[in-house]
Amino acid sequence: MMKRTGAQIVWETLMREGVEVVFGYPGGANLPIYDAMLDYPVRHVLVRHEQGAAHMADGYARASGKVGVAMATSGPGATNLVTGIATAMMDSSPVVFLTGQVVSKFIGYDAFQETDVTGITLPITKHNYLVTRVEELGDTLREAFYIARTGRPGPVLVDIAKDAQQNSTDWEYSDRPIQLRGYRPNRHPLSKQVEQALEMLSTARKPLILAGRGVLLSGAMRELREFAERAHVPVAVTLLGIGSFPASHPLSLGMMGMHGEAWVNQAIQESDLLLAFGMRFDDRVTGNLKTYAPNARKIHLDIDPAEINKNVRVDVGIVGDLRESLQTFLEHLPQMDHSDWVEHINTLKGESAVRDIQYLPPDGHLYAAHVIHDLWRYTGGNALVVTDVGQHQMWAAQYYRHDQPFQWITSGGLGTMGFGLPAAIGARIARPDAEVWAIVGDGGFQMTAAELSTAAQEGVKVNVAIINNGFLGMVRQWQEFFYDRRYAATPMRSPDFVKLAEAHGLTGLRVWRREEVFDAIQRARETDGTVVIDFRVEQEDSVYPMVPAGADLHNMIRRPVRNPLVETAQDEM
Ligand SMILES: Cc1ncc(C[n+]2csc(CCOP(=O)(O)OP(=O)(O)O)c2C)c(N)n1
Repeated sequence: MMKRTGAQIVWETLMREGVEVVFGYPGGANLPIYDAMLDYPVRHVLVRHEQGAAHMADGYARASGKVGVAMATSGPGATNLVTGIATAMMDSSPVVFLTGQVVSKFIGYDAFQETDVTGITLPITKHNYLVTRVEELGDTLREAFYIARTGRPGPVLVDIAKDAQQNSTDWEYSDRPIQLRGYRPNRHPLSKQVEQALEMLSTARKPLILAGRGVLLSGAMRELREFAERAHVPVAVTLLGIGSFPASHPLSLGMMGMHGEAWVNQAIQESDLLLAFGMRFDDRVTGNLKTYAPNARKIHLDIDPAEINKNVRVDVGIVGDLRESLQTFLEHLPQMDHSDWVEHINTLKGESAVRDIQYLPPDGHLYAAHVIHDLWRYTGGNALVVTDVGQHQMWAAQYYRHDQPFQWITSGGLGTMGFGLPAAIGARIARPDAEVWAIVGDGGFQMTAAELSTAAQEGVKVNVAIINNGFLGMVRQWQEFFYDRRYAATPMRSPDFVKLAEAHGLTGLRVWRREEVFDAIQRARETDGTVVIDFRVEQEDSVYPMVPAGADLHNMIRRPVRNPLVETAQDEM
């Protein structure tokens, strides 16, 4: 046994957990941890706001598959993390948050920079801890990492009193397996339920797979593909499930839900069997629950038992690791044929192209769809795309077609504006060889644009595509559709984004016309360091189709057919 301070125990444990980088911001209550950091081989990224640290750690976790780590001091430092913690929670992202807390004897006395951070974050963490005694610190940290990464992943917060960081104790890292009462993740599927599900599938004529982020988190992409091919069942993905099934696969339908493809939502409503894999029937996906997939029996596979029957009543619920569950299925799954159904869905696609801005004759305007489609083509579909939240996010989901997993990072569950830039920085740090594009709106970008300074200081290269429409676009769209075009508080004036980039010592470019898009993308790819491109797009374009909130899934607002179809050929990559 060696005498160690709490601060040393923090770093020793992080090293043993394989942590290479932490994102954070110092202050009085975590200063012992910062001081001890200098003795350990860890990269620290100094952010400009703690929200940035939370999103970077989250982006890092999503891009690497490892646990991300973010640190902040007590009080305002810790509360600045809150949005990022909630974001990680809603999207099941494994992040360990370490916050400093005031000296334990002051807790509860409104000490300087004291807030009850475990109280505040209780509903937005998978689990959280307050550590006041150095003797508890080592085991608590090990548990935090274990809980964050096992079962359904999620954020865990450890609030550490300053004296617990300063005091010493005899300590050694322990390899003992962690046993927690009441926490038993990785449950194996029950064979009886798998049998029942297979029975249902054998009689279904219109089956559909709905693939969510659980496919990616459990690494079940290969199993999903084999399942879909052998059972000959088309696959629709959720916003967070993008990349779980190759977009160019003949059985791939595309995205479902509020801004999903019209034919996908139509197919869901007509289906007689839904196989929901690692998705949670979010309201953005189902629309009106009373009329959701009325003819379909439902089979739900999820690691989290709390998800079964939460939003949608299902006929069979299978709790377990999705990959293991699908493997069990595959042992018994015969080759099937649903050609009639697949062909029927293809006919539903029918007139969609005439409504796609992509195929309309040029009208001299630059549309977001153009920018994103071109980005997809010029990057060969291989970029790691991180988005912010708004219209651009939905256009990115629709027009950047991902064939590979783990190339798509977005705030789905919470819809957090300000997520894009910091998450992209975290993703690039996790995957320094990846070509990272942050697609952001002019509004959300400004929420965390200070992190450009972090990118510059750290020498992190991300390409930032601002889809600049001069509005808080998605809200403007709701005002257009549902509030009689009364644009309250949505027109937004922005600073000169090119100069803003330059003020940070970075490169800024501006694009007004479609002919300039390729050059700008090319220049960004060839330029060292972060590049910001200000794409000035059509101001009042809307995302179609749209299922109004709470409406029936088949009642979509479609893009009006404005122009005759001039060109239907798909662009070659
Ligand atoms: C932190 C936060 N505040 C408010 C919202 C509500 N909201 C959703 S989309 C949106 C507009 C986003 O505008 P912009 O970033 O310019 O992107 P665009 O929709 O124009 O692509 C707003 C305000 C949100 N999602 N997150």
